[in-house]
Amino acid sequence: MKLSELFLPIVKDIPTDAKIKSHQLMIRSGMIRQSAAGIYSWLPLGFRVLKKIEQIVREEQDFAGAQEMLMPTIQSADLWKESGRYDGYGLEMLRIKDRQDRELLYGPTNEELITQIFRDNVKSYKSLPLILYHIQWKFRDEIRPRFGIMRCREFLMKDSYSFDLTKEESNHSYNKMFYAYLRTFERLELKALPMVADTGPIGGDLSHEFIILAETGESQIYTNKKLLDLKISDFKNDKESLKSMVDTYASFYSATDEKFDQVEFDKKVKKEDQLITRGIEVGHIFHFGDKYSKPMNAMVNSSTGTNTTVQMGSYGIGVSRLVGAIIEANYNNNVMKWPKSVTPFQVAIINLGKKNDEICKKKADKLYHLLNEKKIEVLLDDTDESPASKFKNFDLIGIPYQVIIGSKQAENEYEFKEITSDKINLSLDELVKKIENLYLN
Ligand code: 5CA
Repeated sequence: MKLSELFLPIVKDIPTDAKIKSHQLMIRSGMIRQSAAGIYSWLPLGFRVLKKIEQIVREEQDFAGAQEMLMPTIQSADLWKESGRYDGYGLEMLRIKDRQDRELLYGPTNEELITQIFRDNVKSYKSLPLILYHIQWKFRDEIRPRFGIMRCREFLMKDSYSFDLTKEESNHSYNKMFYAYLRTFERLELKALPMVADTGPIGGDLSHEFIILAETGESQIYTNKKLLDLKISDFKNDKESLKSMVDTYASFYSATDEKFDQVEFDKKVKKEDQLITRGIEVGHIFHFGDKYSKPMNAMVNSSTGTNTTVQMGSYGIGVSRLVGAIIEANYNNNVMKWPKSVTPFQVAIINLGKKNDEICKKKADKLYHLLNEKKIEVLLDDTDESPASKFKNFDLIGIPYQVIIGSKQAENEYEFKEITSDKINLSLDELVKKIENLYLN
């Protein structure tokens, strides 16, 4: 892609209503635009990142054995009356009437709808275990939408739902999702801490939030520094190891303010290991047994022929919120550096040559075509802006690797730079190898 052709409405000044750095960056770099309070359009740069995050989330769900499907954004109110949540959900639910006066709603989550699909189509224990998921827009009429896409009203969520015959199997599904979440956040280069959490309007007896450490986060967290040292590569992907993994995480005291207990904290965590900070909730998983399956009659025939109510859990990831969380974790001193796995473009070619400098243009075009052929996603700056303004723009766009082309270089010499480090000089061959090593291996 050439920068002169990219729809990238960059804003020079920091927007006054954007209080945290991710919101500021997303507006300034033309990733999003607000269309109404807490409702945003995703412009090309932001959309590229969103799609890449979505794809990583999808791959890890598939790896865990979950099956993708797609449910609609609009649901019938009747289902929510059946589960008993219609009245209780309150003003956060956007309620709509169609022309026949039928009550509909814009889905804030999908426990009811998936339970209906399950009960109408699954009759035997032989179809279990089953985990279904979709990645779909949700609407919650938040009382105070803020921080851009971090707490907004319309947002993209991945939500999975597990169905099992017994409590033990259902716990295993929970553990599989726990593991899938840690793998997902690792690929996004985020350190996400699982914390025991309240179940709120979703309900249930077991729940973990996954929290990214960030000063601007909405949740106050109390945890053990040693939890940060746990690595998922320490655990294997089989039933027993997954159980011991969740037990190991649970053995460290870690809680958000809703669950915080000072006496327990002091008893379980040595003073020097106590970590009190703030964080962003990027995922939330719930085990709720028969909370929905019972009132909605989701049952299967067991091996002994008796009708058994299924055990369920639900598992959410804030896909659009993750864009903000990744920015909070990687935007420092006015320079953004995207993780390789989700960067909107993989390499920037910044041509500093003057408009009529044919040598620079040839060099830039040659490299651009070479990398395009290798399916590397390149953004070539072919504009006439000043070098200072080009670098400022690329600090906002945040492509982690830059190739700089200028008139003072030798013919087969290119400057290569990781955005936050010093530059090195490479020949064309060396440069292409370097980029291939970064992305294609
Ligand atoms: N049904 C369950 C699990 S599928 C559920 O809805 N869980 S949730 O309410 O915790 O939401 C899941 C994730 O969506 C959260 O962890 C958060 O990352 C994201 N999320 C929730 N509300 C918002 C919001 N207003 N704006 C942006 N992301 C949000």
